[in-house]
Amino acid sequence: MTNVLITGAGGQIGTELRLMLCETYGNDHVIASDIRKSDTVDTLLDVTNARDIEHMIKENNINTIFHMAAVLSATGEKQPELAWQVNMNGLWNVLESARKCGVKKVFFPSSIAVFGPDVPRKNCPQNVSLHPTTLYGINKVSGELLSQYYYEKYGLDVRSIRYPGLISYKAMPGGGTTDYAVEIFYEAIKSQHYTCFVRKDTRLPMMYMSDAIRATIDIMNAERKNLTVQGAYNIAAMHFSAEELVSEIQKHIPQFTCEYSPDERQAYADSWPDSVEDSHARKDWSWQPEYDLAAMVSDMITQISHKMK
Ligand code: AKB
Repeated sequence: MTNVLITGAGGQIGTELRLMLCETYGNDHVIASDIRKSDTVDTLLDVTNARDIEHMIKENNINTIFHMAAVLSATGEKQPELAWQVNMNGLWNVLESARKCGVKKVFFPSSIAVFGPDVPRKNCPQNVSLHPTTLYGINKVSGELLSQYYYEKYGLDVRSIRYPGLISYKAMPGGGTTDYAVEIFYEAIKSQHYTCFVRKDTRLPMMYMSDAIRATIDIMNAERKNLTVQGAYNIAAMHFSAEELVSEIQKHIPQFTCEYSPDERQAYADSWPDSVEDSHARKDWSWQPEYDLAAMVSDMITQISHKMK
């Protein structure tokens, strides 16, 4: 019997992950926790409180944890102490509670933010030196290493993916650099105009949420012996510049216009690669994306237009 705990279940990924996990294991076997109450959250849990995590695991016989609670890149630069507390102490608490309580598997979300400006911009390889310049990126590199340490020292089966920017319509992202790629759809549909906080030539790796959820489930279901990457897997689906995203949206909403007013988030975006290489994920656990730019834009416009009616 799989009994799952999700932390950060009210967030952009957690919201959709919960739906998929409930479908797979049944509502009674999934505890969706977050620091804030919302429709997608069953119970309050602050990941900076180790005792509460342990209690939650024991009370519900949890054997699998998806630890999605995190402070993203832009908020992390504004509130570094909070980022450290949630991203580092939160992960420590989850791994330590999991180890003590005999949890079988933990998922830790890493990010393209682990890369710094010194990596190849195009098709950034799996194995490169990691010198991130954002605190969030530093947290994610440390998180990858800590997860690996728990696996090697204690045999705790921690699995991880380096998510690209994620695009979705069920829940809004919050506090990230790649948020423009979601906000733009709401403004395109509502007011046919968007002021984008990165330059038009800013190109980043991106992915539609349904692909990201499938990747998360697939890596957790993979045979451990097939996982050759210690740490977190690169996964890729699409990459585009802000200007290319605008052009694709204009195919559906011709009157849509966009102006560019870069703010401090431009520097975070500039420190990340344009695209990543994901052959390890494709080979080890058959990773394959379904959505490209055109399919993602078309679905986002359909879904958000429907939601806004
Ligand atoms: C962010 O922009 O901070 C996140 C990420 C790339 O991990 N979406």
